[in-house]
Amino acid sequence: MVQKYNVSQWPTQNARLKTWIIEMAEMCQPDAIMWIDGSEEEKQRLENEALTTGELMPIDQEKWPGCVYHRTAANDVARTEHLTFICTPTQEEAGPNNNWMSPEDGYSKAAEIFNDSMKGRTMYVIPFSMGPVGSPFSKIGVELTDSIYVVLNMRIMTRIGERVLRKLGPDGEFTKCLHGKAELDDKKRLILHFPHDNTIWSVGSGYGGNVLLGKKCLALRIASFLAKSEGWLAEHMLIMGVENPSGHIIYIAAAFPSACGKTNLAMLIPPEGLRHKGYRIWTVGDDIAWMRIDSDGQLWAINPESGFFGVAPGTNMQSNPNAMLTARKNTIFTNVLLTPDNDIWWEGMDGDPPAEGINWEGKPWKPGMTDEKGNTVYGAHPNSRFTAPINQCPSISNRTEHHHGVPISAIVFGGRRARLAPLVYESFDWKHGVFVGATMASERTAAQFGKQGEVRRDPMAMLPFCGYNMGDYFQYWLDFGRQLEKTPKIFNVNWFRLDDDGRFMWPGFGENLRVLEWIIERCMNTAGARITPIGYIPKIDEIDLTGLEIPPETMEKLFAIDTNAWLEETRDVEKFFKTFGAAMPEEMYTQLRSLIERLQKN
Ligand code: O2Y
Ligand code: MN
Repeated sequence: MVQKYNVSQWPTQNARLKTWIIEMAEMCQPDAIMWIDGSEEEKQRLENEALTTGELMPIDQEKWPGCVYHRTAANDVARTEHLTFICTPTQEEAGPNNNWMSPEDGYSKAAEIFNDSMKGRTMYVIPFSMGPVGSPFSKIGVELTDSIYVVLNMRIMTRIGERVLRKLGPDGEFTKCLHGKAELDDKKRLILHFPHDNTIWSVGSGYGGNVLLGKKCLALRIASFLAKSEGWLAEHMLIMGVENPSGHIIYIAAAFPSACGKTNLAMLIPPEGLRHKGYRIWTVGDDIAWMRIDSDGQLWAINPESGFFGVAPGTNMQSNPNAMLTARKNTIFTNVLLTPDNDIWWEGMDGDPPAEGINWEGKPWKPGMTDEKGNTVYGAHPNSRFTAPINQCPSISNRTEHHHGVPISAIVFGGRRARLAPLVYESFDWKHGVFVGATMASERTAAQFGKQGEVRRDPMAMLPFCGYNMGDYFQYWLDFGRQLEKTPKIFNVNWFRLDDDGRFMWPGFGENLRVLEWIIERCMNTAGARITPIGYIPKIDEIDLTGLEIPPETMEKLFAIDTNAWLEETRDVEKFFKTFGAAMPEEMYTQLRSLIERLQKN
């Protein structure tokens, strides 16, 4: 084994790393092991190989320089939450928010699938850093994979290669990430996290969050566990800087459930009506924030990623020009439509759809096609993606490589609520803010699978990503707040309130800056507020509506608080809290009772 893989030539002195790779290779039996150095030459070589085998497909290089196309198996197009497990000694530790397996069962079930699964294939060794290499925030991982597509995605999404290995040194700690495609069979697919072993095993998938193990698996599930024991926060949040007219930049971290426009907000372009004031937005990250309390007693954050894994459908020069410009070159497109002239397209892209193409399933496609049941046949899968380097984003912050990150003044939670939540409100204090985050919820849209309008609770947008019991997570957030000397203010926003005819009352997109303006002015103590039972809300004239035609009655409705609807909401929240049993902190029930009292007094 040692000779077969030329172990004496491996570019590391880290004995634990070598032993682990040998152990994994003994199980998976790859024909060869290749170390990824992160060089440009290596990228070209791997890309050419994948283009030859069909793992990647070429697209028009004049229109899309440096870009390639990949299609995944039709049964493998999204994260598979029901096959994702936290493997801790007890189920209690994983909590009701996670699927649980014992570590013994996890390792043995996955090993059955991994056994010999890389025969005839190469195992690539990707040393990667989440966060700038060497930053006190950063964590090193090593992903073993038999997929060139994974290597090329990891190259964009994380910092990889020799410099990471050098930083790891002979005895550095790393997260052990093993990925194998195996048979790409959804009956033999498992995404397993072993927090106590700092280990992730993913088998049977070739898609996104299941296989780019630095992302959801390490940067959220494993990191949330590490963060709790090490005293920091790993959160499912975008990070953005709002530069105000005097040139001061206020940084915000924000959590939203999916389909609430997180990437669009992170790359917002100021609306015409506010541009004269001189606002600018600086994008630090669109998905994940790692946050620590620095010696100044303030919360500082980095984006551990170096790329965007953005959803393609609906992205266009209107909804998110910065995303479109970011993805113009050096981007991997997954499961979009391929046209006969090697162009790409997705639903909601600018311009007319092409006359024909090959869709995400590899089948001929024409606009307006329906299946035998009359359902729309999509050109691009609704979860089709672009993987693009963050440094190509026109609004990129110059702080993304700063080892200390950015200081966070506001934490913003949000959801999609048709009738309940006002456009924006501010919590009374940190504890109330934790309650606001813990009660976050979204209503399903027509585009999502399930019953339209059904309320899905997703506390802090972390329900699928918290690597331990969420009751303990809320307690950790409460304790964390006590250590902050300069505490960020916590807000909630809802861009999605509907009028009686079912139309959005707020225009959203770039106009959301008008709400952010109030938020940052609250952080600087330059804006007033009205006190309500649910928190502070702006006085109507404190939202600058220059250039927008929203009647005052609509603004009133955007901020209306329906006491009965809120009381109804508290009953649902109580039911949800009870699902966490004894792990739910008493403080959360105290907050709930206080809210009920304030509503009843109203
Ligand atoms: O379906 C996937 O594998 C990707 S999910 C994803 C991708 C980028 C950012 N966020 C998410 C998410 O599910 O929150
Ligand atoms: Mn996400």
